Amino acid sequence: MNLDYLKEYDYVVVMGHRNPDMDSIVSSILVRDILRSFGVKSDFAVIKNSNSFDSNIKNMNDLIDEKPLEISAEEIGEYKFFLVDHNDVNQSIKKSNLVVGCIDHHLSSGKIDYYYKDLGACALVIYDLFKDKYDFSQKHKKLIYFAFLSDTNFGKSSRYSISDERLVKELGYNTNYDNHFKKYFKETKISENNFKESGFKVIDINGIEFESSFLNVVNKEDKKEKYINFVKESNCNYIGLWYDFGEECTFTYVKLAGELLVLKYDFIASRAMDIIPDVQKIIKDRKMIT
Ligand SMILES: [Mn+2]
Repeated sequence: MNLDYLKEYDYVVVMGHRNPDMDSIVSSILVRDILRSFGVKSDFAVIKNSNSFDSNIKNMNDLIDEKPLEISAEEIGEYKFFLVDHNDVNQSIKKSNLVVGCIDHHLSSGKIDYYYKDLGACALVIYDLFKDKYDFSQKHKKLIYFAFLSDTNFGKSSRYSISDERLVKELGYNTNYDNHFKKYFKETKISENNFKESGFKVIDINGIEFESSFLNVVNKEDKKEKYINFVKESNCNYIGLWYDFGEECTFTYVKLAGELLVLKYDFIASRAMDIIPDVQKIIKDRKMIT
């Protein structure tokens, strides 16, 4: 990927999705630094009041020692944006005409053109794309490694692949993640606010809009009913994921046209690569395509 065409812009803002997670923030920092390295003025940013999240990494705030620029919804039109870790403008700036570039590891929303690669974290895609052209620092590499650990749930996600493993080795890290899981994995605190905000995304599946959140828990069976009720009572279509890291399985609660469906996976299932395609199949079978 050649980013030379971006030299025509005075200033480019790099942005991840709403409720940015580790991968969105790290990917933003990487692209900002790459742009700066060839003379494009750039900052990474979040949309004001949309940066609350509950990371699955304990030391996230120690790792990321700088603050993003905050852009209010009213100011969005004043900037050009390079999007990372999402390709659906509804998950951030809403307007596709402001996008000058995008790198992502999620399947296409059909809204903008972007560079896609099927890797466990967007930060790994950026590393793989630019490793021959840009000199990533040790600090960058550590951030990339933690973005990878976060997005693949320490290699436990079904999304984790041999290509990820190869890149982790290239970065100079060990590919046994058990110690990191023990040391850095953070459970999602069970609260109404986290039911709403943890991993929150608005997802468009064949023209049908879903809200979605996920919780990472260890042996919280007694609390599961509360989350199921939250999904049931949602007043829109909903995809709620209950990741149980004790049993290493995924309970998926789908509210679709007022009905609650339960999908169970006996592994840590990827929202992007397992669950959304399965919900898409259900929608197709029911001939609900709009
Ligand atoms: Mn990601």
